[in-house]
Amino acid sequence: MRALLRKAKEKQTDRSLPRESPATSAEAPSAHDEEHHVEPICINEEATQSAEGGDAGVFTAPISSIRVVNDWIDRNTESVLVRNVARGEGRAVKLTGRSTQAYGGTVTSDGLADQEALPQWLQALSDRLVAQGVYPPSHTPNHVLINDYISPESGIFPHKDGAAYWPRVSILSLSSSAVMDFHRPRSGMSTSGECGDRPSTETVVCRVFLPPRSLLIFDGAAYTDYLHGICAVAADVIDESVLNTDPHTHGTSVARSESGRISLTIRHVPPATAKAHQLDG
Ligand SMILES: O=C(O)CCC(=O)C(=O)O
Repeated sequence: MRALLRKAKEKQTDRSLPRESPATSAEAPSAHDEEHHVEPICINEEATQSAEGGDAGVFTAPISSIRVVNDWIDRNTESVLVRNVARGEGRAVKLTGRSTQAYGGTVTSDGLADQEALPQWLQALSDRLVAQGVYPPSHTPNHVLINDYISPESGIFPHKDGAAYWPRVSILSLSSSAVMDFHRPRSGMSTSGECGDRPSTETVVCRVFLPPRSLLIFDGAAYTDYLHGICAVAADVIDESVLNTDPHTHGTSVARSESGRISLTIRHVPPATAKAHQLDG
């Protein structure tokens, strides 16, 4: 993970993400109606540079494979992304406390089926993650799951993302902060997909604070051995179990935004045929 940080610092030269408005974009219109109206995004390189300026944000205990980059995007980009998510409402699937939008194709146990190109505003995030060395070009993120939480009191039960994905995940937080809990599995707890089990503080091994505009990256044991989830609470209590917080904030709580948080979970899913081929080999 530290190597990733070093590489991210080295890769700060490409400032050429598209800035043009949809009206002047040279790109051909996409097949999806909502993409005719989405705004291209530009990631704030200066914010990224300062966020990548040191090893702060890489946690070595108790799980070493978790990292949070604060201010990975700027406020303007956040607003554009939030508007683009709102425009995708037509494809949203309603779940308890949140709705989801999936881009890139259908994730099956064999890998990615019905693959579709990411819209430009999500492809720009994927490209940036590759340019920063978070993903190798061979595993460029090709799938984005958007979780649009209805209210501050909405969360997601502890779960593992599962074997269909390449085992590194990046989660961009928009509009609100939240604390993500990493749980050790216990018997009876489902370990994939939606979990019907109540989150239990007994199983939490560590927590991370996710401010709006931050990027969470995890892989390794955090991906394969632990579950991650977000409690359905209006305010997150900060204490020493929250890895990326200063001791002087312990004992305080941070209210989530009334409008609810949006997260973009950005991953690489091997195509179904390639995965079947890999398993054969
Ligand atoms: O909203 C989040 O940050 C969690 C998203 C998540 O765990 C997932 O998409 O699998």
